[in-house]
Amino acid sequence: MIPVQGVEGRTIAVLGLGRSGLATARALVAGGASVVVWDDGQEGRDRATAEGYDLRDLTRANGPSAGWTGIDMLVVSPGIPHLYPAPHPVIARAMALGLPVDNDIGLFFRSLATRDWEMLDNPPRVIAVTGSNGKSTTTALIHHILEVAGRPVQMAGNIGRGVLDIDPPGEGGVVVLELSSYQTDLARALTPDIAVFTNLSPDHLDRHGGMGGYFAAKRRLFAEGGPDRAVIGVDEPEGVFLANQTGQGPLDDRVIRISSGQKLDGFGWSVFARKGHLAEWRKGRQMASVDLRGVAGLPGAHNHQNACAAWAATRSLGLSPKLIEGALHSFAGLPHRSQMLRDRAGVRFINDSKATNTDSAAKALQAFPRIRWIAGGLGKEGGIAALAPHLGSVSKAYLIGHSARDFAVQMGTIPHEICETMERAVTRAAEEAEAGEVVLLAPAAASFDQYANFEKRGEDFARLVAALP
Ligand code: UMA
Repeated sequence: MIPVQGVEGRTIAVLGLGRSGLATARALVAGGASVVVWDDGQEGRDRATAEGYDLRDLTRANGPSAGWTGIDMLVVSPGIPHLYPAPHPVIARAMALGLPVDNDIGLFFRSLATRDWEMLDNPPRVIAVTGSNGKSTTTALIHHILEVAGRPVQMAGNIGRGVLDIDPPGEGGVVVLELSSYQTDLARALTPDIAVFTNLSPDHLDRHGGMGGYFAAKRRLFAEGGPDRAVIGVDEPEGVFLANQTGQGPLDDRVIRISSGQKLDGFGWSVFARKGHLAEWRKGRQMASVDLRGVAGLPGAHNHQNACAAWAATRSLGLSPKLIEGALHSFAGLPHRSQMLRDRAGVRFINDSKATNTDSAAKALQAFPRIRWIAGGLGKEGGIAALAPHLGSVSKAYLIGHSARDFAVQMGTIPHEICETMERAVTRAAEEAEAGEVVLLAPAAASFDQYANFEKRGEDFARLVAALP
């Protein structure tokens, strides 16, 4: 755990008691603070009571400061809105009282460095990864490459572990953080050594008051801290703008531009993937080239972009191209993200349950040439209309869940079958698939009509695939 610095003798309120909230409460106590906690849900309150925290219902406080007496700061969990669509009433009250509102990310950055770092030859470094898609894979890939390199490395953040939960890093240590827009929007300190922006497409717009607010939240990672090195995906106008704003000119190699598809050979430093090959260029010279087509854990152009981002971040730390190339090959991929489950008589089964929207489903559909596609669930606005240009590789679709019939209408002349359940879809796809084809779960829909979350949906798919004779 990272004890929070600068809170000794202070009283801090913590709102939200999930993964990040509880880790925060522990780290605040370790830093010498008194902590009062609140969660709108009974389960969260029960978790806190079990750990002996002082519950205070800050939502019931009347008058300008009742219930808030003595509280110096409010720390909130990322899932709780602080501005849009409307501030949570507890956050609104804290702001009205003029109290600092922060999150675990802000506390982390202000608490990481300690006095004994002065004694280290190679002090710890933080790599922070943000972007709309590919954050988790890029984060896990950077972590994997550094592990292969023998560096002491820890991974936390949006990927599932509260940032204050990690051990204090020591000599040569690296911390790799996945940061969501929820997290970067509110943090009062954001000072990674290396910041990575993978790409941008609409997501979480209700929490950011639209696309501009969403991009502004992600940009803070580059604007606030001034990282030593900025790895920026330039396949969207926002990335081009960010790279332009961050660097002093095209040859400034503190910015590493990355792309999936564009040749970027006119910059100080760039890494790009084209036609399945990754290339690294520095000041007009090619430094490395890698064939990504045989890298099983990273199929498709979207994963090649993740490989470019991880390549750039780890090259910034001085790792050699040869070592990184070897590590790309041993990367197993993340569960539910283009995860290869089984090769059954030449038919590969791929779990991309995380593809909950058309944007990420499009990327999965472009990764394979002949697909038996399992899709459906709780469809989003517009259904799968946006996928029309990407359905050329689909031999047949097996549609499940609430949106199966709506999706069927939008499939047009492409063969499809309404299966309703995952079990039937897996059985039918396995019966009909021919060697060389891929059975791909990439639902383009949320899971909540049939499952608790996308992980449970992916696990069900994996279980059914494993059970096939
Ligand atoms: N709560 C309230 N009031 C509210 C809303 C929530 O009290 O109005 C309480 C809930 O009852 C619950 C707690 O807050 O007890 C949950 O807080 P949370 O939703 O912030 O979740 P955590 O468990 O703390 O997990 C958070 C991230 N969750 C979100 O951003 C929604 C996790 O990212 C992250 O892994 C974890 O911190 C550790 O850093 C998950 C996520 O869904 C994977 N992220 C979004 C995404 O990837 O799209 C951004």
